[in-house]
Amino acid sequence: TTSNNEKGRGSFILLEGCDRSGKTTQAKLLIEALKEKNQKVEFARFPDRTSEIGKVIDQYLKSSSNDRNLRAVHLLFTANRWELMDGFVKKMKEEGVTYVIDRYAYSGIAYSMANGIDKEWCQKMESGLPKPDVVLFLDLSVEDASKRGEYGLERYEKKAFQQKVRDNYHELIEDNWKVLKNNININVIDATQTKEEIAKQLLDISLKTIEESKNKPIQVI
Ligand code: DGP
Ligand code: NA
Ligand code: NA
Repeated sequence: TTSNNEKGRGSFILLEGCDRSGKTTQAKLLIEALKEKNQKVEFARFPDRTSEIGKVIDQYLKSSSNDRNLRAVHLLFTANRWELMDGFVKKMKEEGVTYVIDRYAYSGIAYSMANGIDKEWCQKMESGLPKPDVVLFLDLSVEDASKRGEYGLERYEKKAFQQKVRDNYHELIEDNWKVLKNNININVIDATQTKEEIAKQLLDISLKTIEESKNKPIQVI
């Protein structure tokens, strides 16, 4: 069997997008809406800054010094994903919990490519991680994102960098992340829509995903 839970396993629903694309807001709305539909659901985000590795990542994001090896930095983010996913997968399988996760391997690839690291290397480091059942990519131009208010002060929150990240996401979507195993079920969501319109779209896709994946094994990327 794929699950120790008679109702089937929970899903891995992933939100991706540039900074200020509305991911965090939509993740919270989605969690509330799924709870109203009596789904067991939890929120998580990457990087998770609370673990030992996460604390190092947090310091890195807040600092402006450029003395770190960029591949070593990437491996910290990757390690943060590896260290936490086992526990999430266990809860998906054993307790039927659905996880709504804010950022994952695709952020890793798009952001580290923007730092000049080659795509294939980035993708290799993510290979073998649990695969999301669906990716909801909130797509917003950098121009529109920057109109939503000032970017924060962390190292990647600058227009020129965000433009690179957005281009990378689009490149990855176009080749369907094909260096990774198995096609990714990805939905590009127009993030210029109203909050309510986006929330409804995300809820519809998520409910469908939960239904369709409950008796299927969790794959890897
Ligand atoms: P936030 O999502 O606001 O907590 O910010 C986290 C930042 O870290 C955001 O700018 C995206 C970036 N990020 C996430 N994952 C990775 C990764 O694997 N590699 C790199 N270089 N940056 C990442
Ligand atoms: Na950020
Ligand atoms: Na965010």
